[in-house]
Amino acid sequence: MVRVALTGTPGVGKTTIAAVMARDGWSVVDVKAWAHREGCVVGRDEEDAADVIDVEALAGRVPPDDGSRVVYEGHLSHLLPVDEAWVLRCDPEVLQARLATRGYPARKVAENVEAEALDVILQEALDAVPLVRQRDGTRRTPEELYSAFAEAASGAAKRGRPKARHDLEDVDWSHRLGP
Ligand code: DAT
Repeated sequence: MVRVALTGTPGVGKTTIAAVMARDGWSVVDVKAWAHREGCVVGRDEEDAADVIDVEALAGRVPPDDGSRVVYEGHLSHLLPVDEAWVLRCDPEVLQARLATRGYPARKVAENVEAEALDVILQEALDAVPLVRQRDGTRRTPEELYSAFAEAASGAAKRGRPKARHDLEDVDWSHRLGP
């Protein structure tokens, strides 16, 4: 395991965990900043207040595996050619409070909260990445959350690389969506 996509709905804690990983020696690539540097930002979605990234173009620029530990951090990172996706999850109620403090428009908060409740990023990652790990960060510190991923990953590496067996901690918030 060398190239990891650290992914999840906006607000789940990706940037925070990436900082913990950097302290543990990982090279961290902030996907959005990298897309800007590579000229792969192709527009602006004003309604969503978000840059539009050409992920396919960016995927073509992922350097070959050189054995170092690289983490691509961002909610599109699982669409890059990586070895593993680490999907961070957060209880939608907690996520709602976090996103509201970010000053996102109410519609954008609601869309992201719904996407988290419906496992949207997890499903995308399962469609795209050979090995997906999922952990719930709602009641873990950033350090605990990183350990929950890293211990599983290094345990698997010691046992020999599994082919395509995902490692998904159970989360189910579908009951939070009202009728
Ligand atoms: P993301 O990069 O996924 O958008 P973030 O790292 O910016 O998310 O975190 C969003 C907010 O949540 C930020 O105020 C820090 C807080 N946070 C992140 N991880 C946390 C954790 N494990 N426990 C409590 N709060 C956390």
